[in-house]
Amino acid sequence: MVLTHYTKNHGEEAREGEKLSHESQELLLSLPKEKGWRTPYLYKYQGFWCQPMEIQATVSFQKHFLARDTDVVLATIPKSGTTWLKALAFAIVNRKRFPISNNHPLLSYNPHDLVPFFEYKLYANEQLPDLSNLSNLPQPRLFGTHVPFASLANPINKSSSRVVYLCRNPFDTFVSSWHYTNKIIPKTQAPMPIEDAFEMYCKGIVGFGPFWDHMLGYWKESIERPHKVLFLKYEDMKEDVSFHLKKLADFLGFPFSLEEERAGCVEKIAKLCSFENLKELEVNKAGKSIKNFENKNLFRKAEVGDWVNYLSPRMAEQLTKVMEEKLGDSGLSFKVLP
Ligand code: PAP
Repeated sequence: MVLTHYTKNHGEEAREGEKLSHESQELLLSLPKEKGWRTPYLYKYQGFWCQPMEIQATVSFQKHFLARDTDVVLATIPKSGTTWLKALAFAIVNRKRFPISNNHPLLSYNPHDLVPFFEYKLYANEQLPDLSNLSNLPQPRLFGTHVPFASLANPINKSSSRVVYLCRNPFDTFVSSWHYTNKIIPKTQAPMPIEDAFEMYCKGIVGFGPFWDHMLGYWKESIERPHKVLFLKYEDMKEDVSFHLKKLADFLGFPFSLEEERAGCVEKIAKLCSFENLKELEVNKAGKSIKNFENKNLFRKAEVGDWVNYLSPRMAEQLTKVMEEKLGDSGLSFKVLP
């Protein structure tokens, strides 16, 4: 009886022709739930708030993914610079195969096409991904994910694969998430008021949140095992992209040679992957790379401190308190203004 009622609700949730398996439906019945930002509910799976399809995909990934020592996982909480990190990592590790030129794949493909997400692409459907395909990906294989470290750990820790985490200050991440949500919700749905979204965010109820647990999971791991997890901050990268590009290349095992540096290779990659360049490309103006979502919504302002245009002083104070309380003496702090 309960399951029938539940399944009916979930018919509405499983959008874009996606289906939840019976097993996933059973799992969801056992999980705490809260009203979602754009789906009826978010469910708490392994400590994190996710949409039903994301949980199904994460379970599948955890069961089936076989990591290789050379794999690289690019991890973020949504709206922290995922698209940028994917572009940079792709350009760095493939620069011998794809020198920076007018034919570079990043000029005709969105970074999400070149670096697939575990949960939105490879394990997004009930069927397993074509494993022969997965094993044929060029080395090192690059993957993207929003899954928190603890939930990633089992497959990933079985190998010497590396993880790069890009973190962004919660003020701008919140504003970016709120804008994005209102861009992609169906036209028939009323826009989400910023006050409602903000209250949920401060309670930790946001995709893959609470944001503090997501950040701290990777932060702690990066301190304990710096060879395994590289922790980067969006604001630092905006300030000095070349420095962080070199740091990323070193960590990934693809350091720039002196000749490359002299030839301006670092700056060329930075320019290729810049917001200004990617935003203007046809594929990023008109394409759809993740499910049915338009690429153009991934490129808004890319500024540090844009939150001041949206959050009232009271909201800023509230979020500051949440951060102080939750991040505590972890050592993780952010630049929130340019
Ligand atoms: P995702 O997690 O859904 O893939 P993600 O790429 O992390 O999205 O976030 C989009 C944000 O990154 C947008 O921020 P904004 O809303 O504050 O503007 C987007 O503008 C920004 N962004 C996209 N590409 C780049 C880039 N090449 N450099 C810097 N920021 C970028």
